[in-house]
Amino acid sequence: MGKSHSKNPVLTEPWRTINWDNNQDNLWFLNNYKPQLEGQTLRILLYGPAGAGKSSFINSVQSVLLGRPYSQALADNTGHDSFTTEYTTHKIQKVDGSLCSFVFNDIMGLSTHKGVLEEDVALALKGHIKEGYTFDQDTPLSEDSEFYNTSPSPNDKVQVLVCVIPADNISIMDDELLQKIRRIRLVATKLNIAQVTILTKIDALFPEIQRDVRNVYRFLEIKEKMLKVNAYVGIPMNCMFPVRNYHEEINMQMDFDTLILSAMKHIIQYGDDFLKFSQRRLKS
Ligand SMILES: Nc1nc2c(ncn2[C@@H]2O[C@H](COP(=O)(O)OP(=O)(O)OP(=O)(O)O)[C@@H](O)[C@H]2O)c(=O)[nH]1
Ligand SMILES: [Mg+2]
Repeated sequence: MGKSHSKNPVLTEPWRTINWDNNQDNLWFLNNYKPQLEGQTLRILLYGPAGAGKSSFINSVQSVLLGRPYSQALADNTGHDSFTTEYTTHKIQKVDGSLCSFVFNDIMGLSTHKGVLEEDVALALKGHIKEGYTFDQDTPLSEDSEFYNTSPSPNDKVQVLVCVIPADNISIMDDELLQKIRRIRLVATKLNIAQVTILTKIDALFPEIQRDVRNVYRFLEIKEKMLKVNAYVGIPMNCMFPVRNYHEEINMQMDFDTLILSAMKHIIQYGDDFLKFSQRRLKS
C-alpha cells in the first residue's frame, strides 16, 4: 500500500458508477448529435485557470473521435502565464472528414492578477467576440473594435460553459481566482447558459489513478475535491466530471476515452436542453 492509502483509503465500491464498456454508444452519440434547429451548432466555451488543461481537453475530444492522438488546440507547459491568448473556434472532425455539430472555444486562462478579463468572458458568452481576437489582460474588448460582433447570430452564442479545474491544484487555488470563477458562473447563470465542470490531471493526484484511471471513483479525495469546487463555485456534483486528458500519449487508451466521452455526452445533453429552452422562449 502506498503512502496515500493510509490517508486516502481506496474504496472497494466506487462512489459513482460509470459504464466502462459503453464507449461505442457514447461515440455514436457524439458523432450523430444534431441540434433540433437546422444549421445550428452547439458552442462550448472552456474557461479556467491558466494551464488547467483546456486546450488539452479539446485535443483529447478530437483524439477520441479520430481514434488517434491529435493536437490542434496547442497546449503548453511553460508556466503560469496563459499559453492560449487568441479567441479561436475549434471544429471537431469525424473519421470520415465531416464535422461534428458542436464546436469549442478555447480562451486565455484565468489567473489571480492577470489573464482573461471577466468582462471579455461575458462578451464571449453572448457571442460578441469575433474569431482571432487576441485577449488584452488590461482592457476589455470595446464596441468599436473590428473584433466586436455587434449582432451575434444564435450560432455565435455560447450554450455550455465548461469550467476546467486541475484536480492537483484545487487546494492552492487562491480565493481571488475562485471568486473570479464564481462571478463568471453567475453571468452565465443569468444568461441561462448550461454549466459543467471538468476536473483534469486526476492522474497527478494518485499513482493508483495514473496506473489505472478506473480507480478514479474509488478515491474519496476526488469526491472531496469536487465537493470543494461545489462549495466554492456552486456547480452541482452531477455536473462535474473527472477526466484524464491525452497530452503526452502516443497511443489511445479506452479508459481515458470512457471518461472523456462520458463528460462530453453530458456537456452536449445539458447544452441541448439549453438550446431547446431558448428556442421555446423565442417562440412564446
Ligand atoms: N498529468 C496531466 N497533465 C495534463 C492533463 N491535461 C493537461 N495536462 C498538461 O498540463 C499542461 C497545460 O495544458 P494546456 O492544455 O496547455 O492548458 P490550458 O488550460 O489550455 O492552458 P492556457 O492556454 O495556458 O490557459 C500541459 O503540459 C499538459 O500536458 C492531464 O489530464 N493530466
Ligand atoms: Mg490553452
